[in-house]
Amino acid sequence: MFSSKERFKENFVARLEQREDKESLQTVYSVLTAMVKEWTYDDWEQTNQQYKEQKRKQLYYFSIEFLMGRILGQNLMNLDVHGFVEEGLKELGFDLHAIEELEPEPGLGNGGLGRLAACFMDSLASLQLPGHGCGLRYKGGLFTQVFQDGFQTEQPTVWIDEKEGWGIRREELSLDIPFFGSIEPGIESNRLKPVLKDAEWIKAVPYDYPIVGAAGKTVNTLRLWQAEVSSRPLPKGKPRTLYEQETAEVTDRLYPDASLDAGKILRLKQQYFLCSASLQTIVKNRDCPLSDLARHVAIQINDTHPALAIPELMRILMDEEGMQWEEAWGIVNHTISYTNHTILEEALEKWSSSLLERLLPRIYMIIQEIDRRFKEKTQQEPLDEWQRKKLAIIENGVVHMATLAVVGSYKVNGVAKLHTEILKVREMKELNDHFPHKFHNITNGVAHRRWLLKANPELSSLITSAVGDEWIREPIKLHKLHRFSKDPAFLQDLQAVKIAKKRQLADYIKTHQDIIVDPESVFDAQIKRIHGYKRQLMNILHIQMLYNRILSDRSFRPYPRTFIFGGKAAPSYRYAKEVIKLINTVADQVNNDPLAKKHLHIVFIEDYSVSKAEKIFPASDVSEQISTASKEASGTGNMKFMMNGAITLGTFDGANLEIVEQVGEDNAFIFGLTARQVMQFEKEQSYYPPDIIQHEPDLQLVMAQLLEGSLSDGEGNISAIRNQLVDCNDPFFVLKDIQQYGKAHERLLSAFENSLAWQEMSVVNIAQSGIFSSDRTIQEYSDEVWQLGRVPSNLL
Ligand code: OX2
Repeated sequence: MFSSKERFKENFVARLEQREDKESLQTVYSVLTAMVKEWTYDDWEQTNQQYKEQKRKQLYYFSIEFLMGRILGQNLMNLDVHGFVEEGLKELGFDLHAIEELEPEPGLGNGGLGRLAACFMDSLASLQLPGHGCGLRYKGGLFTQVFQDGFQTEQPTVWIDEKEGWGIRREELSLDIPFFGSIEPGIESNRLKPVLKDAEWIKAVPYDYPIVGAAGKTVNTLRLWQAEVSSRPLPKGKPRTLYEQETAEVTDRLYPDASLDAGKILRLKQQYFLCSASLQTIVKNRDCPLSDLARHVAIQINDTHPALAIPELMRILMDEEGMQWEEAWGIVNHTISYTNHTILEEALEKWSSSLLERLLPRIYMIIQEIDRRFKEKTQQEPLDEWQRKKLAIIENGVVHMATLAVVGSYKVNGVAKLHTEILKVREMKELNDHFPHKFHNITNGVAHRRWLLKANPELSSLITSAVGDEWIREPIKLHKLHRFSKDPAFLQDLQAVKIAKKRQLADYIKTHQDIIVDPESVFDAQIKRIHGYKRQLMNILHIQMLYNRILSDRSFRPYPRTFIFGGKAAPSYRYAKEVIKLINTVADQVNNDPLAKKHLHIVFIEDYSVSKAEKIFPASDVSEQISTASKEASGTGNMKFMMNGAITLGTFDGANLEIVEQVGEDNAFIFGLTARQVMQFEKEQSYYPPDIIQHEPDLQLVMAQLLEGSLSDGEGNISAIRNQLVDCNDPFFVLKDIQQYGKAHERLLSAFENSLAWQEMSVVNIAQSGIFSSDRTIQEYSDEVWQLGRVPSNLL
């Protein structure tokens, strides 16, 4: 590693000279990546060595998704060389930005859950904590979204680049994982040992990725497993070609929606493959007696997707290591902890007992035994039938993974205060009553290094010039910005930064989507997965109402706004796909209407991804967080917007509440039903949308336009939207909240017109955002759950 721009340039030029195609940006990318890898790998080895010698407790974060985003730029940043590498390259005639864009983006996640895992990796390494990721090396990341006639179409994305990629194949650490077969009793060293016969084995090959901490020296590991054909014999009657095809499928692609239980055998295979390969490796490589495992290893399961870790660790401890049930259970129950990310019924994983039993016979036996013992324990408790049902792991031929996860973990956390409260008093009330000390809250956070420092260098330098650079290591120090909230010069500079970021985004939109937007207009963004509860529908219907009013009311000439959407719909989720088409249709109409386009523009950024998010957050004035209260567990986009000075327009849902707690209601625009009200309506089934529409002519008009088809250019079928709004009585309360939403928009718009006051709100948001750094989140996990010790980099 070098310490100056000049040394870097020398080294870089020398390497470039040896390449053939010196002029091409691709070659520059390749040379730069190779250099960064070398610097990283030295520290990586040292970190591993240090962990081994010091026998520190290690954390393993099990997640079916890691939405890392591009790695090169982030590593340069964390190695603290981004500045001079950028300058050095510039002097040599290369643009680092353009080089970074050449990196194929690993999209190994769907949304918040996967991105959270990535932020956690960054914070663990940056806080110099021994924590590693365990996941899957899907060949295809999340699909590429392409609009055709305004409809979403999906194309496969391959992100793996064997030559330049960051991963190292660790062939020597491969192991075989069994599926199917049957269990027969056996005897080994005088003890009973269940034997699996006629199984089908799949080889798990680890690829290790370095996770560079901001301090530069700590480099942790993200281990992603790839499925390959095993050399073991196939069970009788299994055709080889079929086996090869099924094996390739296991890590072929990411499931395109974490919240819809696709109920497929493949998903279950992926889950077990991840858990078994990771756990076998952890147990084998431990540096302590098995009985001490819980003191040396912590395993966090990211939602229930890796919940099979519980029976799998039991299997390893009992069947392979010869432990008795009680001792094994004690270890599992002090090693594994679980994070719940949702209360949406359809996202709570359930597997059919028969499927589990067929695919994983021994694991199913263990789950049955866990269930039997737990039922025995709760038998004495005075519970009614409903309560007993809520405590059952296996019930009516169905395995409830969340219940298994709670019973098998020593700590269970929700991801925002409101969400945890709902878990405790409603969704998991019975479990919480039984295990009163298990449940607790740890509010999510985001890596401020990626979402502020890296995504918004302009704002970062402004902050640093005002309050120094301590905030980079200690984001809570952003507090110091309060001193500038009334300083006109600072507020003007802040506004100038925002305009600069808006221009950059406007250029991007012009180049990629051929739409011209006005950087002086309000940039109002809703970027997240498309889902009923996130209510993109309410947003677009409100825009249509504004459009109608512009056409019908000559005195209504509102301040210009650019509405930005971004997000993908699960390919099988009809409703969400109809919403995408609807947004694109309204966008076409509005953007091409000579009168309306002076006031409104709508842009749907195609193929939303981490790298696109990095362009949108810094350029937004308004952060749309409008989910039906009680449905969004936390949200993390809300925090990224806040850090970049955008003002929240949202409901009292998820972490929005905590954002408002930080900034005060004067510095956010909050509207709509509360979680309590929503739950009350749901309980009483007393919400009836026609009652509302009846009294609101503008809503009546927009509903008529929607239902009669004039909003959908004749082609866009809206039967799923109709079904929700009309037949299902609007389960996400779109029509109930839309008028209050409109009022909140009005308040917001008049606030925007006083630009200094707006910038003041913006400063308050940035100043209060430090608490939403994932460094704080990880420190809480470490203190309350994992008990990790810091390994200072000066030791490395
Ligand atoms: C998401 C939640 O929907 C979101 O509210 C939360 O911020 C994020 O996880 C990180 O905690 N799949 N995605 C989520 O939950 C599930 C299940």
